[in-house]
Amino acid sequence: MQDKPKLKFPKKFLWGAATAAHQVEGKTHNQWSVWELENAKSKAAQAEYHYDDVPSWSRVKHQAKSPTNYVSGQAADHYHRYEEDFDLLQKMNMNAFRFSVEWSRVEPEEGAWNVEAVEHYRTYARELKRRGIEPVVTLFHFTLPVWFTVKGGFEKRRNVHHFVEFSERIIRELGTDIRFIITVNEPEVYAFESYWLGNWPPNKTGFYSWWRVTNNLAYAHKKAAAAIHNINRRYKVSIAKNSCYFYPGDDAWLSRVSAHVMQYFQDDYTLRKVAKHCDFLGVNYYLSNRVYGYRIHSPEEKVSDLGWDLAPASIQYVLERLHDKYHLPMIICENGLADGEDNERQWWLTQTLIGMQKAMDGGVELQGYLHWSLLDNFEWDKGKWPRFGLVAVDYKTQQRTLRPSAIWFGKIIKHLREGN
Ligand code: IFM
Repeated sequence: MQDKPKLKFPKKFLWGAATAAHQVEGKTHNQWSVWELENAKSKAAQAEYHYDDVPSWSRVKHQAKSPTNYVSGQAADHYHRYEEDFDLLQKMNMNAFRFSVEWSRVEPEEGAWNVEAVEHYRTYARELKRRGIEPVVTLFHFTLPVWFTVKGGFEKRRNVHHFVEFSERIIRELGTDIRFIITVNEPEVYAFESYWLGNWPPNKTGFYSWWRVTNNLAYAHKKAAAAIHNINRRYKVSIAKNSCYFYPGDDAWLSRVSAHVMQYFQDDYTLRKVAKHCDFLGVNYYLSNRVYGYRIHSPEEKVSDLGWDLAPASIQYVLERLHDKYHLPMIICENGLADGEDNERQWWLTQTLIGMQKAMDGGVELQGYLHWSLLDNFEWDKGKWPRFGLVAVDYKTQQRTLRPSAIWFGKIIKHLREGN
């Protein structure tokens, strides 16, 4: 490998994995679960049209053409099996874990607080702490109580106070077992998929809806962060920003300008509004995009099961750019790939660690790395066939198996933690 730096991470570095409630817990009732039941059949019928060109198609087509793939249902039953899953974190020598609190469980009807659900999350966070695992909690990871979406969800600014009240209340309940908080996961992805492309509920496709949701999510972060800091200034609050790296494929003026504009809308439109209200920056990195003229045409030397171009080393440029612009410490809150056969995950992780180290050597303050994902999970409109887990889940038996790359990564983490 060319130009390989010596890996040396800070003593308190957070090494872990990430999940989100709806994708792993099972049996949730929110705007997504309702939408899944209405759309599963048509999703299954369209699967071949959408995915027959991905390299994994022959392997996944049976699952992808089945309507049950598009219903989260029991998912990985993490709600009941979380202790078993925490054992797996420990097997991989991890000291951090990102999860989300499912608002629709905690407040299933407006103003009605579900005491059992709250107790569940308190026990859950306490159990992580007991094991020496730092919890990183997300408050909005794409799912919402149905009553909130009936009111218009984040399209209406007057609804934001409901989210702020939920945030404040659940953080008070979780108390001092929590320190790191992500208010909103990937605001731009949620707004784009749900209100521009219309792929996700509520399937809207208007500029104004997209624009309002994007701005209201930034506002929601600001308000929630203020409410949380008001409880205690020790809380470290951020959004999780999905950041691509856009770069021109040639020297043409149009390619350079387009890459710049795309990067601005990917990162800066939202970050310019929220960065001042963040204690650190949560960064999710999956993709780089090469731009020719005004089109993206990535090299596709290696692609994931979803057909995403794999450029793990470019995480270095993402981190450096965000550091230069926003001067905040960063935690990688998601990073990974759909790789059911586990062919590329170890290579991906190796390249990522090198990219992180180079960024740190260049002055980036990086505090943690949380791999997406701990478990195979429900990948939104694509359902259960994409396999992002360090841990493979057999959805029929709920059996968990550490993939070979996970066993390898666990050894690397041990080595890196002992090296300090
Ligand atoms: O599964 C998602 C996650 O919910 C948000 N970030 C990207 C992941 C992979 O697509």
